[in-house]
Amino acid sequence: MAGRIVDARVIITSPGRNFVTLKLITEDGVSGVGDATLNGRELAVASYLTDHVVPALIGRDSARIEDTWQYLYKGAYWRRGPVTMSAIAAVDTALWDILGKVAGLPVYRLLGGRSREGVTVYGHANAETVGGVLEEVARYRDLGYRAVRVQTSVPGLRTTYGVGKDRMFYEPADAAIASEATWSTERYLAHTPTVFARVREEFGPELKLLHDVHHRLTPIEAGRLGRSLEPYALTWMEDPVPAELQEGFRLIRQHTTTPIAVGEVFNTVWDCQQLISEQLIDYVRATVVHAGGISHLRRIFDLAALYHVRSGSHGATDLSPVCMSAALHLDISIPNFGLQEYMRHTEETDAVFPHDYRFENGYLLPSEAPGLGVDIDEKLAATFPYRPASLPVNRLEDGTLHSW
Ligand code: KDG
Ligand code: MG
Repeated sequence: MAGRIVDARVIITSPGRNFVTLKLITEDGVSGVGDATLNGRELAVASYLTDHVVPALIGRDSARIEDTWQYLYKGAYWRRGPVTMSAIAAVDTALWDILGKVAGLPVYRLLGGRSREGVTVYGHANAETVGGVLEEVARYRDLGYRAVRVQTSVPGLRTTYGVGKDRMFYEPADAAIASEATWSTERYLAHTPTVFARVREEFGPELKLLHDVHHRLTPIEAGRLGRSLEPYALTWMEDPVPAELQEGFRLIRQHTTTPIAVGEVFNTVWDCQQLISEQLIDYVRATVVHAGGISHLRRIFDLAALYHVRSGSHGATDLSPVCMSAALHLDISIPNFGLQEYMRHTEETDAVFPHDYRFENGYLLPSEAPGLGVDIDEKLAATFPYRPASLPVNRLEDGTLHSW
């Protein structure tokens, strides 16, 4: 018996960066955790949970995962949106964790078991210069990574989003109030193919290479970038344009065979229904915390499987080890897994969220413990108070507000 939910705690902590975590406890003393972190808007989700969701959870049967999901989604009246869907995700993830513990099985066994031996992950090679990024790619290759995302600064620009100061832990939320950077599409389009020419020359054809455009182009510019990168056979070009206009991807598709990955900001299947069913993308990057939890993300991946679209879940440092643990259970079990992003967390974060997924030979391996195999050390978490931090915005060189 899983039992009724008797306690629900919303824990905010900042071991290097902010995280919001929901912990549910049942009458039988079984606990489950769910990630609720929404980078730069953490307190909105914390309030949504504390003020609106927690009172409705107390007394509910923890085994009714689907029914609780539907109750929170339909019962809010205001469907979708990142705040709502992150809050629902936290509840859903925690309930799967509880179910696994009660069943005595790791969650992936409840999802149908293994479909592969390990979850192929990609790391982030980023540096100011081409020479610097070659060293970073070599570092990841030597660590055993089979796939690497490559980002460099754009010559002539003071800062470039996606190129962090730290090498293994990249943190884009850099100021309490969103900072402003400058962007030049012309400089970027001229520079990026020269970077990949050097990387391919140095590392040969086998290493999977990826690049994140961070939503900064128009469809026709993205078509041009994709075409100019074709000789370097990228695994994907990510977020080439903002994705609110799903039909806009038709134009990109008409101009390039470079595969496209989109979806780290998606929160429901409706955000990618057209992208998937028209086969306008190759990888969908939605993840557990922002897309309604394990239950809803599995629906997105099932739709994607019908249209040759594979998973490529977001896994930056703002997704906590709780989210990563949950993602790995899904990744190992679904038929259409593609790649999983893996940016390592800092030691402080790992200490606050004890977990036993592990990196081996380019793969992450999910926990074999009952449930998700991750927890939160609440005492330690309390020693890291919340600090406001926002993601930056970009302006074009003439001052026009641009996308990221
Ligand atoms: O919170 C936003 C970051 O996670 C995001 O900018 C990182 O684009 C990103 C990525 O692909 O990891
Ligand atoms: Mg991205």
